[in-house]
Amino acid sequence: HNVAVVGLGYIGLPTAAVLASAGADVTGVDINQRTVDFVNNGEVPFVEPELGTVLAGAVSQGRLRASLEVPSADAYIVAVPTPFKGDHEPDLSYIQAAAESIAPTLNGGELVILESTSPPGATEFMAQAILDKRSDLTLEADRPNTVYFAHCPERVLPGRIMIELRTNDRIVGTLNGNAGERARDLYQLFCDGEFLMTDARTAEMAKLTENAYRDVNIAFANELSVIASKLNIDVWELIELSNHHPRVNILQPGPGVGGHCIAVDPWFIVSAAPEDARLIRNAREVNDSKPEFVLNHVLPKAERFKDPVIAALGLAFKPDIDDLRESPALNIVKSLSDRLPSGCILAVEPNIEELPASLTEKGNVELAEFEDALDRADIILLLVDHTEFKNYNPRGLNSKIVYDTRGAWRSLR
Ligand code: SAJ
Repeated sequence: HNVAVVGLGYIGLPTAAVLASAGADVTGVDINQRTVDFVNNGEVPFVEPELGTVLAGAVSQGRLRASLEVPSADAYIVAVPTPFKGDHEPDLSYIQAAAESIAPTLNGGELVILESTSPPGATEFMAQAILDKRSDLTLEADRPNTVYFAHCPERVLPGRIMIELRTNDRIVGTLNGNAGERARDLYQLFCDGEFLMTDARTAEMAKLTENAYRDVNIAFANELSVIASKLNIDVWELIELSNHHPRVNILQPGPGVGGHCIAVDPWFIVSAAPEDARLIRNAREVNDSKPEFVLNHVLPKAERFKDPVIAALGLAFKPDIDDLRESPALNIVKSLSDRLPSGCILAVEPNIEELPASLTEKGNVELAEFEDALDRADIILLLVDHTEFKNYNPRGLNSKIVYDTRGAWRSLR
């Protein structure tokens, strides 16, 4: 197997690495020179457990390399971002650009797999973008000039990517010919999960459905936390009690929902069926309103101090990763920085080495060490339940105002 993986982000790079370590000859393609250099040196440009070892092994054995250019290959895996733009409309420009960079390298007979989480119809859109550039190619099966397209959405959990790539079941959606079977054969090199075969459109929607399901369930927990706070009830105890029922399994509330998946994908369903996706839209809005709820709790407390010092524990979108994308913790710290008239914020994020640019504008945010921040702060705001924070015994913090948005210290206090 000679494979080109287009897009070396959180999904493309691990996929390229496991494919190469399973014996395929893999070229990873990225528009970012820094990423290309990192990979060619056998290094990973972000934090993901286990990826470093697999990647270094594949590069040193000569099975994996990175490039700015798309090479000719038998199979292409497209794993580029699919963000939204404007009023939550899907932005397919990265898929378009990937398709245009793949088009000139095709001869007929190749397999092109879209792996990015995508709105319904995106695989067809990608195929059309290629055919627009190459009118000599066709989707009609079994011709010498046929190009085969499939959608094989990733479903791995950041932080557990290397395990889940190998063990999760995979949905494979065929756009034309035997594209699905060919995609399955390729993924079977490294994936021991079950392969679930369908058409491309259903596969696209299935992936969105999974993330919308989780979003709706987290929204339920977040809405409960707002209600419980009004009614003076401990939401963590409330959920724990309710979850003893054999058919109730409520998720955990927090400061909001982040990441590049759950905070984004449900909008693709809303945009495809705006009149009908009422619950899904509402859940998004409930989760998106949670950071403001946290701010409305913290800001009045800060007003009690002349120059309040706030320790903000965590910036990542969830525990034990360095990913700040769509992070509610980051948004909360940014808003605190904008709205605090005086004082400062000590941001504690053990997984990063410097503050993101958005937090350096006002000069009132400092990247601090955990215990130092606890010592200096008047107010402690726990935003991410990183292991280091969870393992800390907060009993000594009694003289401070502590707001634990994750319930991480609940059982210890
Ligand atoms: N969160 C809560 N309460 C919870 C669970 C999560 O507030 O009880 C928050 C997290 O703190 C985080 C956000 O939700 O901010 C999302 O975290 P997550 O761990 O639920 O999911 P992601 O975004 O890391 O990964 C999801 C996964 N999808 C599902 O579990 C249905 C993963 O399997 C997908 O591959 C991934 O999206 C993706 O790429 O689409």
